[in-house]
Amino acid sequence: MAVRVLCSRQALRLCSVLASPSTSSSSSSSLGLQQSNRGLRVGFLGAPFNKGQRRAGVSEGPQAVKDTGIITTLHDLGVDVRDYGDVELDNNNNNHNNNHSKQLTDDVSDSLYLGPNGERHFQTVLTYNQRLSSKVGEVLKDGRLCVTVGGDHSIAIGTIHGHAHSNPEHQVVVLWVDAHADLNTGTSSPSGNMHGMPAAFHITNLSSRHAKLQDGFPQASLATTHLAYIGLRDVDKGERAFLDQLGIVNYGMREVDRLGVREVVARCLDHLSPSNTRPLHVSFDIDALDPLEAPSTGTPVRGGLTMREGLVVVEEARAGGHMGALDLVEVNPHLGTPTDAAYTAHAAKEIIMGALVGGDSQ
Ligand SMILES: [Mn+2]
Repeated sequence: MAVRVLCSRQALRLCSVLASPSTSSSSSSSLGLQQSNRGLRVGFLGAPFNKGQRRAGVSEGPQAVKDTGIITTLHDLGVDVRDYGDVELDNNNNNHNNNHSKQLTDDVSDSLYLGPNGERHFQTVLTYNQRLSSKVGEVLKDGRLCVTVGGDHSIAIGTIHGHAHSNPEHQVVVLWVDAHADLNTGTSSPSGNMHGMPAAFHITNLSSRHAKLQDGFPQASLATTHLAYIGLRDVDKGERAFLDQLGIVNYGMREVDRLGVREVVARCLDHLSPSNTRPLHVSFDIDALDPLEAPSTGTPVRGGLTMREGLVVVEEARAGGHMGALDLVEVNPHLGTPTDAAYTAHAAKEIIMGALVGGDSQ
């Protein structure tokens, strides 16, 4: 059995060497990679937003990831990459919180900022995400794969909204890679932190349970079959009930161990897009990785994906050929030592690189 596995792996490797001259020798690899990535157009967005949770520092995630030199690295690999800068909270247009914006801090507990179901910073989170959604739409309209670096995971309210609504004729589907399901509503959430709610905002079956902005933002776009999870290992009771009742496909770490990550991601992609035609949105929370790989994050849970497993997820998602947008969230350089922070930012870089250019650059 082991011999057969080895043989088939060797055959695969041989095929990939034959198919891609860039991997055949180190001397020609740089030029070959540049050529193979030519035509890939990427837009980089920073989302330095932290009001979806209570720990300071996650708003510095985008800068920490940029400080790894990722944009230059992508450029050197032949990728046409444009930095669209950060999407900031616009206090001038932030009507509800305009008078109070100076008072907003990470530990604010004033009920003034709660949504109708106890969502913390409800208005701020949704107003920010509405801006982010249109910015994501701009990047996609420019014909670029949109990479958004957070910030906390509440920014996926805006990124998925922007992606789904700029592709109304095609059904955008979402692969959610995370230790947590982020599927709470305001009512089911134990904490009221909105970074634990973004997935639920997009599920049409849960839409009526959510309060929204006055103009109806965010409009849900996902049927329950258009979302799949990998990496779960810390799921709230209410979230587990939603997953079970709605039949949302989810592979926790136990399934990753049992089936292998390659099989898990293949099943997810096949479920989301059986004929592999739908635009794919990958929302990757760095806490999907084990804290040994990515220690500087707000809600670490031990027993997570290895770096290699995380890379397989994004490399396989890329190989499908329809990834339109990627989120990389919850890098918090204030947590842990400076070495931890740098290590985590580099883990984020590796995941983004794996999603954009695949394993050849590693
Ligand atoms: Mn998350």
